[in-house]
Amino acid sequence: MGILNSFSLEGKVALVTGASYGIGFAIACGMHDAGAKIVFNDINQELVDKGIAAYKEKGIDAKGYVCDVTDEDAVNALVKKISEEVGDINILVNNAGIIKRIPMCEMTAAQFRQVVDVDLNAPFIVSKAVIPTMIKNGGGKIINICSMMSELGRETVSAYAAAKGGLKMLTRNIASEYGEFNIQCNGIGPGYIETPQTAPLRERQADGSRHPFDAFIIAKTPAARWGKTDDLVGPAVFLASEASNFVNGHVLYVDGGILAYIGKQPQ
Ligand code: NAP
Ligand code: GCO
Repeated sequence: MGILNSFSLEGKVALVTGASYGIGFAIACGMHDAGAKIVFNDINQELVDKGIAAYKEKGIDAKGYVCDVTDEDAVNALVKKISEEVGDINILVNNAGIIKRIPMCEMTAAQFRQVVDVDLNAPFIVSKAVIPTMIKNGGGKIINICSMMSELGRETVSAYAAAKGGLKMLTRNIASEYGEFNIQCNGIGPGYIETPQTAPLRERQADGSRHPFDAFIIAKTPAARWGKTDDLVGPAVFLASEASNFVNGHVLYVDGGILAYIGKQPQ
């Protein structure tokens, strides 16, 4: 196989969760360009319709379903339906996620559990639903969307950091447990990416200046900019393709260098 062909996703079915916009949408579009059939889900019909229209605008005939990824019965039914209507899932991207920015001592246990439920329990539920068929079909690819918070902490994101740190370890465990069945499970750790999730951190101040967090991120990132969703596409296609067949249990940080950098010295 030629080297470029090893990146092809021709004939593969890819399920990207929570992919009607943002990072999941960009990854799904990239996987379509590489040849995959795209299936996505989202939490309600309005988002799914919005997603289908956005894919259509790009010339992509994506199949969208309503499914809450924290609901195990609904996820099992979704995976069965996709097999019947599109084909067995070869590539799973666990992208759906939520964040709550609340100081830890003000956060309720219910709020903490809700974040862990979507960001950690759901990737377990969806992975568990696809792995048996991947084994039957001789292999598969699972990509978990991790975070800077899989490695770092910061004020107000205790639940998110706990969940994304756990997701890194779930990634390693799936690789450990199912690697012998030719399943590669890897993570992508996006840096700070321009999406609605991070919009509150980038809001302009009343005087037009940058939000302090925005300025902080630019200073913390050697690339000196926020990431774009398209920055994640190449890494995602690589991890979904045969080019990465011996890469397993790894988290690929796509962060413009944040994790490599100690930060600017004070002037
Ligand atoms: P996002 O706002 O985090 O949302 C992703 C999608 O998941 C949304 O459509 C969301 O619906 C959906 N979703 C939430 N709960 C769900 C559930 N229970 N079942 C099904 N779908 C559900 O978008 P994003 O910023 O593109 O983030 C995508 C992923 O990347 C997330 O896992 C996030 O944590 C991670 N990430 C983001 C950044 C960043 O800088 N943006 C950096 C690192 C990692 P709603 O719109 O209704 O919530
Ligand atoms: C935050 C952000 C982050 C990012 C991302 C970083 O409040 O610090 O929302 O958590 O979204 O996950 O990789």
